[in-house]
Amino acid sequence: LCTPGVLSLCCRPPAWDRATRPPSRPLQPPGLPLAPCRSFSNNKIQVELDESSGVAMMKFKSPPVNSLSLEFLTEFSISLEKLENNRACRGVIITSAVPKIFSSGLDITEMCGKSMEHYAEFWRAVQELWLRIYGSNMVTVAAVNGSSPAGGCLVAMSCDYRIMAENPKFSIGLNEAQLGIVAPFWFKDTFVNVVGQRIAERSLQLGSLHPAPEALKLGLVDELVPEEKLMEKAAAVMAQWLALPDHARQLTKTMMRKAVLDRLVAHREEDIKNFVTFISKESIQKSLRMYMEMLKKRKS
Ligand code: CO8
Repeated sequence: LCTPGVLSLCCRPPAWDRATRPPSRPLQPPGLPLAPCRSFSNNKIQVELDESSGVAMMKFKSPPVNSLSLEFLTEFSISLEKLENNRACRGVIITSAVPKIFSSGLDITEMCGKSMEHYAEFWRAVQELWLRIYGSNMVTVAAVNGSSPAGGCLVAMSCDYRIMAENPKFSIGLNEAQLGIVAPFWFKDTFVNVVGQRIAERSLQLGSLHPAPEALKLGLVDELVPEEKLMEKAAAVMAQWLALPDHARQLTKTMMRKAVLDRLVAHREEDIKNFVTFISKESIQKSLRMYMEMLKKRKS
C-alpha cells in the first residue's frame, strides 16, 4: 500500500521486517512495574495505546454527533499516522465516546457556503483519511456504537471488521442520495468490496440507512452484539486477527485493497476538482441547505 508521496505515512516497514530490528526503546529494567499504556488526546479524538497487547483504542469525542469537520479529519489522520509509525502498535479499535452516535459523517457545514479553496482543502482531507484507514497496515476494528451515516459508514467500512451494537434504532449506510449529492467512486468501491455490486447499487441509489439488524443481513456489518458487550467483543476479534503473522495478513490486505486505493491515488486531483465543481453548484448548495433545515426542524 506504499504509493510514493501519497501513502508515505503508511509506509512503515512491514512487521516481519520490524521483528528483526532492535527494539526502539530500551527494555524495562527488571523489578519495575510495566507502564504499558500511552495515551494522547486531541480536541476531538482520544487515543490510548496498550503497549503490552499492541492494541490502541481510538474514541471519537466531538459532540453532538462526531461530524467529520476539517479539524476532526486532520486529527484523525494524524492520530492514525502516529499509531502507524509506532512499532508497538499492531491494531486499532475505533469507536465513539458520544452516546448513540458513531459518526454523523462529513460535516455538512464544511460543504455549505464556503470558498472553492476551502472545499478543495476539505476534500483532500477526506481523501487522506480514507487512504490512511483503508490502506492501514494495522488491524482495524470498528466498534459501531451508534448511528453511522455516509462518511461515518465509510470510516466503518474501511476497517477490517465491523461490530455493531444490537440496537435497531442505530442505522448505517451511504445516504448521500437523500441529501441530493452523489457518493464518489471510492466510497462506492469500498461499499461494493464490503457488500457486493447488487446490494451496493440498490442501497446507494436509494440512499438507504440500514437499521443494525438489516445491516447484518446485508453483510454491511460483520456481527451485532449487545451494546454492553461491544468492547469486549472488539477486543476478542482483535486478538483473533493479531494471532496471525503480521506480514501474511498485511500482504493479503494489500492484495485485496490495492486496486481500489490506486484508483483514487491516480485520480486524486481530478476527484478534488470534480468535488469542488459539484459542491459549488447553486442547486447542490440549495439541497444541502434544505437538508440542514430538515435536520433542525425534525429536532423541534
Ligand atoms: N454535519 C453537520 N452538522 C450535523 C450533521 C452533519 N453531518 N449531522 C447532524 N448535525 C447537527 C444537526 O444539524 C444538529 O445541529 P443543531 O444542534 O445546531 O440543530 C446537531 O448536529 C444534532 O443533530 P440531531 O439533533 O439530528 O441529533 P440526533 O441525535 O437526533 O441524530 C443523526 C443524529 C442520526 C446523526 C442525525 O443528526 C442525522 O441523521 N444527521 C445527518 C447525517 C447525514 O446525513 N450525514 C451525511 C453527511 S454527507 C457525507 O458524509 C458524505 C458526503 C460525500 C460527498 C460527495 C459529494 C460529491
